[in-house]
Amino acid sequence: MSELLELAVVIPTFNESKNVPLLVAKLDAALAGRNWEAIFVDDNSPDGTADAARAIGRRDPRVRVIQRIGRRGLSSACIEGMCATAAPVVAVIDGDLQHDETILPKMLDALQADETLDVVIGSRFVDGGGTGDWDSDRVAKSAFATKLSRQVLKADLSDPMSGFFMIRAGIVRDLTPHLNAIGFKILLDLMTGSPRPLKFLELPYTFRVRTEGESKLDHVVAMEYLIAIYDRMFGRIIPVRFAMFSAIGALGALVHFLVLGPLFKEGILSFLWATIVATVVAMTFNFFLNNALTYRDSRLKGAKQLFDGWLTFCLVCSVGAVANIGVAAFLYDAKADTWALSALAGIAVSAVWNYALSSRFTWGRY
Ligand SMILES: Nc1nc2c(ncn2[C@@H]2O[C@H](COP(=O)(O)OP(=O)(O)O)[C@@H](O)[C@H]2O)c(=O)[nH]1
Ligand SMILES: [Mg+2]
Repeated sequence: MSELLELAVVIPTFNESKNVPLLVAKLDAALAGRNWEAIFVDDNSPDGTADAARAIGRRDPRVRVIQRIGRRGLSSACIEGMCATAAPVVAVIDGDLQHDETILPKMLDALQADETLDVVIGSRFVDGGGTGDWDSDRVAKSAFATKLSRQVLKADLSDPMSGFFMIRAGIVRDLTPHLNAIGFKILLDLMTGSPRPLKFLELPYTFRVRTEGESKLDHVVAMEYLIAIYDRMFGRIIPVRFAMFSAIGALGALVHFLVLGPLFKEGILSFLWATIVATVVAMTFNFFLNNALTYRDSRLKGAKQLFDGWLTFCLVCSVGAVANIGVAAFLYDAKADTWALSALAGIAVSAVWNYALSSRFTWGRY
């Protein structure tokens, strides 16, 4: 066996306590004769996954744990794990036994035999691979996600959604500052974040059926995937957060009209009061939507945080509204009839204002 540490296996986990001992036993068997360590990166799972891993680590120092408090996210967990080892090569494997650990030695051999090779990817879609028990719906969704990824990925990968791969640790450390770390697809992030095309090899495996715990792939994860793709395509021109903030702002305008219309038309309130009510409703709607989506990663929680956030958001947006009117009125030229352009300019100025200030004062980002 090599005297030096050869490989770190990074295992992102959320509520996988029952799978932890099974996976360690499988790694131990698969990697017999190799010098390896396993790093569980657990986002403080309520089911005690981190404790389960530590219990093994006390007996077997090859097993380590990073327990993250107050944070969630598969990609960022993988990145942290990959940066927390002295091993020259790192692998990422799911903690739910769905990935086939028996190909790890083959992956390591390939990287050790060819210095020019950067990454070895476990693929379900090359000859000899498979997706196990997936129904046609999940196969279709995965195919769609793969197709989308082609928009940002120049390399011809058969399984860019694979969460099972092995890569040189130095490459990850170099790329980390350029990764967007949103959501699920860390491999895609690494491949598209690299300034030079990474040389890759694909090895087949069959996706196993999950027997313990449950999948965390949900609609939010799907949305984060779309955001990550957008970010790689247009993020430099219009940052993804600003795009989301503006889209939510447009929805807020719709809410404004939906509230204002009936209140005023039915004669319930005067136009001034109907406008004030509609504005407060729209701002509240925007605040909660931005809190849940745009600023998901620094979401405000609890009555006090939410109230303070709501108040600063309303203050910022009120100033934004005044700026909107001011700019539009200033630019409006009656002779040239520039009403639409003036209105657009006003909206643009207030959108940037609202975004910049609420991001700082409401969600505390710098
Ligand atoms: N640290 C961490 N791990 C996660 C998170 N979400 C999922 N995982 C782990 O990532 C792996 C793959 O997730 P899974 O839900 O099985 O995805 P699926 O196989 O695509 O359905 C599993 O080991 C999960 O426990 C997360 O937010 N943080
Ligand atoms: Mg899984």
